[in-house]
Amino acid sequence: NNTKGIEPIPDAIVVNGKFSRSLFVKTSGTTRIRFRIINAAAFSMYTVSIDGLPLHIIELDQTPVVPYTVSSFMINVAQRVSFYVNLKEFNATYVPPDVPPTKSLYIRFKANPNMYPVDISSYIVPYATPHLPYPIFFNPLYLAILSLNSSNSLPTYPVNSAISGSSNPDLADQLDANILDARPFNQASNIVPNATHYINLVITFHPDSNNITRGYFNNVTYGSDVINVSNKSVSKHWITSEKMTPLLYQMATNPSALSILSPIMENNSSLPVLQSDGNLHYLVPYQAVVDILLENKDKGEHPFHLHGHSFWIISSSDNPQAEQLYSGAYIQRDVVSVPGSGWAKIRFLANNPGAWLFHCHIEWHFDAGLTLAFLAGPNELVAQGYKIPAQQKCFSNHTNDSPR
Ligand SMILES: [Cu+2]
Repeated sequence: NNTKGIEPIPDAIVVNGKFSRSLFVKTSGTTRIRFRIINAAAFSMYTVSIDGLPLHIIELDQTPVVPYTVSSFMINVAQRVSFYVNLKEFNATYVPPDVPPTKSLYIRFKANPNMYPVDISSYIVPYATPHLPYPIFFNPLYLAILSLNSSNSLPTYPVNSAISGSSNPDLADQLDANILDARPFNQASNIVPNATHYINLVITFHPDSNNITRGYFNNVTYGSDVINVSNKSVSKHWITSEKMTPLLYQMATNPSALSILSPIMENNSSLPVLQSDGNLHYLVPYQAVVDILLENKDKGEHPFHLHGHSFWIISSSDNPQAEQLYSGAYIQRDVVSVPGSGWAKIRFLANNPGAWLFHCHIEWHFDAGLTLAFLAGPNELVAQGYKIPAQQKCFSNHTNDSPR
């Protein structure tokens, strides 16, 4: 009866196992502190800031970047961002003159309240009871405390005394979740090859024939070959999404008979276009350089993650000028945040033979089928000595082929 695809509403934000206002980060007498932020949430995207301190971003998804200074940045699900702060750069005007000197600062993780499918200001989590410290209302603002001395005291200034960054007019909030204006630190080794192949992926959500909302790439939802039995091919070598039969096993069993066309030129394409079996299994030639244009027809922002590779982010609807501005020196990440009703363009080099998922990392959307698989270099996979692990051979009863 969930025809609109309503995602579960989180009941709390937790950082390092602690609820809001209970996580204390000690400075221990140092002035420069590195923070590694991993967004391990199922659904929520955050804006991160520390009151009165500039954030010097130095790493994005394991790619070192030239220090890039902001007052706050956004981090979508599965993205990683490292930054450092220098306590000597604290802007003392952040603390109002009428409060005692503060011995601590708030570290803020602010979820965007508009991304939830209900009005969270009045939403009560269904199974919560008034039993502290467990929250009943979902509060989109999480506060950790950066302790400037050994005491665990809360900041002396009110939480809403200033909007972070407003007292640092030189610094801007980073509103592009991909942070494309940060530059790769190892510029010399970051050589971006020209694209040899292309694929356009249009992202939508709509109810299927059973009135269950699914996520779609180019009007196909992942797993539909399993869900809809009538779609199942009788072909012996057809790739199946069936969970008991790993894609890697299927590739290694019949590397040259996957029943997927090689890339072909299509109308209006200037490069050969990747082909699929109709069930979101795409064949990728070994060493292909694939440009992917992600067109998001949904109004929500979606974080797409590719297994087995980092990709270059060329540009997005948040930063369309990046393609020209940073030509040949694009930033490498392994999660791209595709803006709501927007687009992103990425490029990957298929130098890692295997079966690699590409999917929205919002868990509910992954589960709803917003997933595809790149079957990259099947013959090279076997030629490079890939052996089917013994524990996967037990799956062979689920295929028509016996393992070699
Ligand atoms: Cu999503």
